[in-house]
Amino acid sequence: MHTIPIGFDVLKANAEIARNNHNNLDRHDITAFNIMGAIGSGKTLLIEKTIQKLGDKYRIGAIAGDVIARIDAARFEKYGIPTIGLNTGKECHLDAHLVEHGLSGMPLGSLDLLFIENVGNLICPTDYELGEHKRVVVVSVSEGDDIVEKHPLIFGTADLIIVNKIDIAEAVNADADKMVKDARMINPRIDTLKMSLKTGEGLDEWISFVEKSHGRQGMDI
Ligand SMILES: Nc1nc2c(ncn2[C@@H]2O[C@H](COP(=O)(O)OP(=O)(O)O)[C@@H](O)[C@H]2O)c(=O)[nH]1
Ligand SMILES: [Mg+2]
Repeated sequence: MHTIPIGFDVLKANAEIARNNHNNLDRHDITAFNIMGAIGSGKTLLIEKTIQKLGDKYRIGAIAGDVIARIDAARFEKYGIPTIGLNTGKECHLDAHLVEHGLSGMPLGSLDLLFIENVGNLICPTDYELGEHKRVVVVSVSEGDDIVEKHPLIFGTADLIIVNKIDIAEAVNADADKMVKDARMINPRIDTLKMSLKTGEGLDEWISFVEKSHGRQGMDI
């Protein structure tokens, strides 16, 4: 019997390209945010609100990653910011290689902040670094307040969890504090934020997280 060594670790190869992306972003003093989370949790709206709040102060770019990306891409493009849509087709996550292509189409010399919206789910994006500086997971109370404890891996590597849609927590019988507590239990270093993109609650804290991240000193991937 012959054994054929494959000798190719997909995740290792991804990590290498992610490092190149990261260095490329650093060379241009760009801070990149990988925005992950379930379908409908509020990822696109979060980025839109950020553009509205910070668009006059920073040069912002956005990458919309989705099975069909043009719909969310159009929501960013309407603010007149550099936007790339990355179609993942049958894939349920972005990877560093796709993002490398995205970056090659971006005017990196004239950007400060880059928001990358990942494909909506709490599983596939976990292992695929993109070269980002901050990993953010958006969950909403309508996913059920056990959603965090059911998906520990993605929170283990995240820098920030946003528990969104707290305006409807009571209507869906969800305990947002439990979700925050679960995230801290999984990852004691995670930052946490309760938010309503509808009422604006928590938005100022998010904006200071973004600004503080942009003033960071290096990053470790
Ligand atoms: N009530 C409420 N609805 C929200 C909130 N955030 C987002 N939504 C709504 O949730 C839906 C999905 O939002 P979207 O940003 O497209 O989610 P994505 O799939 O994660 O990008 C939209 O109809 C938003 O208006 C919130 O804080 N409260
Ligand atoms: Mg979206």
